[in-house]
Amino acid sequence: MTNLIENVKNAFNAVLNDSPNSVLNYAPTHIVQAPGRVNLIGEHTDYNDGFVLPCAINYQTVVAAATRDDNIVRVVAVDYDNATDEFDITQPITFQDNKMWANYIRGVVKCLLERGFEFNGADIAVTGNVPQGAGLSSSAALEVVIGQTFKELYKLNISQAEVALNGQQAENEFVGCNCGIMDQMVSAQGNENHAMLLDCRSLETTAVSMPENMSVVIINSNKKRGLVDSEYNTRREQCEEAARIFGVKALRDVSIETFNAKEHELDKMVAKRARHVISENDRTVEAASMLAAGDIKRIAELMAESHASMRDDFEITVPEVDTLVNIVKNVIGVEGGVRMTGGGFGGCIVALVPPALVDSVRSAVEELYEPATGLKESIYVCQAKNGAGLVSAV
Ligand code: GAF
Repeated sequence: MTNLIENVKNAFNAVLNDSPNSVLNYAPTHIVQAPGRVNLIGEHTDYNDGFVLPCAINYQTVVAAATRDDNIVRVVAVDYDNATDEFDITQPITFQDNKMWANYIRGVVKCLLERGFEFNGADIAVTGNVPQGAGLSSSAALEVVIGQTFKELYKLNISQAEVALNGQQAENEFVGCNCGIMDQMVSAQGNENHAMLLDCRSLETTAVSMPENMSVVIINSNKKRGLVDSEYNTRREQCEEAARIFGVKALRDVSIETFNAKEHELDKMVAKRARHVISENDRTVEAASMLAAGDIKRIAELMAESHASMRDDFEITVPEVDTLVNIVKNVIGVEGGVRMTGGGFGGCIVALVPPALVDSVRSAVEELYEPATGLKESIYVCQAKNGAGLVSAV
């Protein structure tokens, strides 16, 4: 993270130093971070009021910031060639068609104001190393880090859960993606060396210790994710239709027994979508206790079932991702688990791998994936890290 902090401090000084309250060496008063995440199991369950088991990872979005007393928010985005944005919080905050990155920031500020939080302007420089568009929640990390920044700058009385909810609201209502709450919650509240079992209905979280003898390996298929928003929203609608047919608020309220008894009455497609969500909820709750107990063999089975369910019932995997999963599975056998992670239609797989097998996984993927798919993978060996927070303040 040291490099990220240096870069963001330099950009703050270089680009924002014409501030009315600037001094010769205009420096930020606060450094704030929020991490990306990887989901170990529990996919497309969050918007069905179900359970998820993600962890925050050691790839972060970092902000350098200082307050302003003129109601202006100015932003410099280091990763977009130091592109800037500026808006007045006392005026209507509008969507920027030609500057998508800025909308995550504008949306978060607008939602904080709508929730009644009172604050003045800010100068903000932002950078990060969460891979973008890979399904590791770079958007949620940006939403959360901005909420966290205003919390720290203005000592707002806002809980970490509300920072997360505010970020989700910005994404749903301002950016226009109908995502669930998983990504923002774990980015806001993750715990070092722990995964987070999240009940997406009550927002109750349980920290689940990660086994020390396992590495978290994330492999990006680099298959460009297509139709993500439209397919995501279609899946949501299909799940809501299934819940209506069962006469419940959300699929979380349907047991696998009830589903099996009624399956023949359902449209085939709706039945497949519902079976994924209902069985995935059960797998996620079981995986949390198996993780705590260190029962890797059972976790391996649950992750394999989860992947098959996403491939065959929810139909959100693509051949490149299935290929990666098979390559890794052939190396780790039952000594570790592997599945697609995230929203689907491309993106990443996650594997829990004994450290002694990490090099073999790497070699197998490097040797076999590109010849099979024409794409070059990216591999990240990660640790579970803390959620968003203040890094330093002066
Ligand atoms: C995306 C969404 F943003 C999450 O809310 C979740 O639904 C996930 O896809 C699928 O599990 O990351």
